[in-house]
Formats: sequence, structure tokens, C-alpha cells
Amino acid sequence: MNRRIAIIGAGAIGRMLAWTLRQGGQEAVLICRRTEQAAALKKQGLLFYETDGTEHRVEVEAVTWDTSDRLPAVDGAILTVKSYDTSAAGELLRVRLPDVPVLSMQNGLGNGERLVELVPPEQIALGLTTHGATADGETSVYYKGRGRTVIGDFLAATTESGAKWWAELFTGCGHPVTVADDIRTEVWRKAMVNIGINPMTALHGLKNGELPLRTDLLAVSRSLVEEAERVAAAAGVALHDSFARVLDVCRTTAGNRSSMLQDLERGRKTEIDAMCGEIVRLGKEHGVPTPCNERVYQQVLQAERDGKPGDK
Ligand code: KPL
Repeated sequence: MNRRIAIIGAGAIGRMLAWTLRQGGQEAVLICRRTEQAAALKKQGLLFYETDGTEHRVEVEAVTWDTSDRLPAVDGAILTVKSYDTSAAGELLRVRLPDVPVLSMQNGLGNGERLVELVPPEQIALGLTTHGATADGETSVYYKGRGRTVIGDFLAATTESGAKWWAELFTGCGHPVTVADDIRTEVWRKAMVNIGINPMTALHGLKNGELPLRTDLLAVSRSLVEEAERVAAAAGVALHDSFARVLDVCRTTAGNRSSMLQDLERGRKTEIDAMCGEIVRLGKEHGVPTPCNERVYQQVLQAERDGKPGDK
């Protein structure tokens, strides 16, 4: 059956998912922040580049989210906005798309918790993907390599599983999805990797593979992750070996510049609030001290204000 899916956030992952849906014969409506991007997507379509450089162009619908642009009726909505825009996107869903299943494919902690303030919990699924994609200009996306996508229901014991619906939709488009029974733990596990890598690479202008070579900085990363593991345990999420996973990801993504480093280099707001910021907040709630996360959180906020990464 043909579905029409709204994708809120037309960055790399939003564009990759729009392409995937179109490939599978579904409709995609990209909801963009900026009028120029919506206009460019409407005019030129979406350009998808395979890893060998082969170019594909597909037509997509595109609208701007905070104007009076009419939103077409859709069967579901995917959030791919940065974590600091989750509440704004949730408000858009509440007002303009109140009854559809929602899938958050975002970085960091707390996205489900922000959404549930605006969208009924049984409508929410959370997802993670390790497929690589890089956005270029307003309309292009470069596919960087296959990964794995997992989706799970925000309410673990829900009877009407939105996660299964999303998994069938994507699998039918040639993008296999695993349904996770405990997506909360998966979200935490991924967030641990981001907490271990993103702030220290961003503050010191390092590629992921350079971090393990700086033992002084790596010790800070270890403290960030160990504190965060204690907070997770207090919040009922048992995690093990998070720092070993950080080292593993530094190795497998050695040439990458973390998303936080790229944000600082471009003078943009980072997702530190959904990483160290959320650890500090939850630490206070559960009575777990988080001095290292607090310090690094403030350092990244300062670097955002200064508009640049620090020195190596
Ligand atoms: O997800 C990432 C990010 O940069 O945000 C990692 C895994 C650290 C890869 O760069």
C-alpha cells in the first residue's frame, strides 16, 4: 500500500530516509526550517549519490514548517531534527499532525521524554541508524556506507506496535530494520558513545581516531562515560563496557569529524544539551554527582558562544 510520510528535518538522515521511501514507491514530504530549502527541493528534487558516485534524482514534496504552507495528509511522521528542536517539532505534530504515528530518529538522550509532553506515548517510536550519510547544499545527500537501523516503541509494553509498522514500511523499501524490545537501552548505549567522543573531539578539534592518542583528553572522556553509566544505572538502565565501545568507535570511525566538531566549526549550536546536559539533569534528579559532565557541558556551551572549536 502506498504511504505518504512527513519527514521533519531535511538534513543528511532526513534526506537519506526520503530517498529510501521514494525508492520503495512511497511518498515523502520534507518539512524544512527554511523557505529556500523547501523551494530548492521542490524545484530540483532530491539528489542522492551512491558510494560509487552514481547520482539519482527523485521528486519529493517539500514545505516550510513554520509558515502557513499547507501540509498534505500523511500516514506517519519522522523526526530527524537536532535534539534542541525536538519540542518545537513536537508542537508542530501536536497542532498540525495530531493523530499519526511518530518516529524519532535523533541523536542524544531525552527526545522521547520531550515528545511525550506533546504527543500521546503510544504513537511514539524511537529509532537509531548507523547508515552513513552526508548532506551537501540544500538538496544533495551522499551515502557513506551501509549500517544497521533499529526501531522500538517508546512504551515497551504497547499493544499496537508502531515500531513494527515502521519496520515493515522500511524493510519493504529495501532498508532492513530490526525491532528492539528495549529501545531505551539502545538509545542510552548510542548516547554513551556520543558522550565519550563528541565533546572532547569538538573542544580540541580532533578527528575521532586522534582522541585515543591524547591520553590526557581520553581520561576526561572516560570520566564522562563512567559518570553517565552511574546515572543510567540510577535511572534503571544497566550498561556495561561503554568506554570499551567508545574506543571501538574511535577506531572504526577514525577519519570522521564528530557531528559536534562539525557544528562548532560551522558556528552552529551543538547537541551537548542532549548529551552531557541530560546527564547533569538526570544526575541531579537521581542524586548522582556529575562534576565532569557539568564542567565539559559548560566548556562546550562556551565554545558555542566563542564560535569555534578549541586548540589541539
Ligand atoms: O555519531 C557520531 C557523531 O559524530 O555524532 C559518532 C559515532 C561519534 C561518529 O562520528
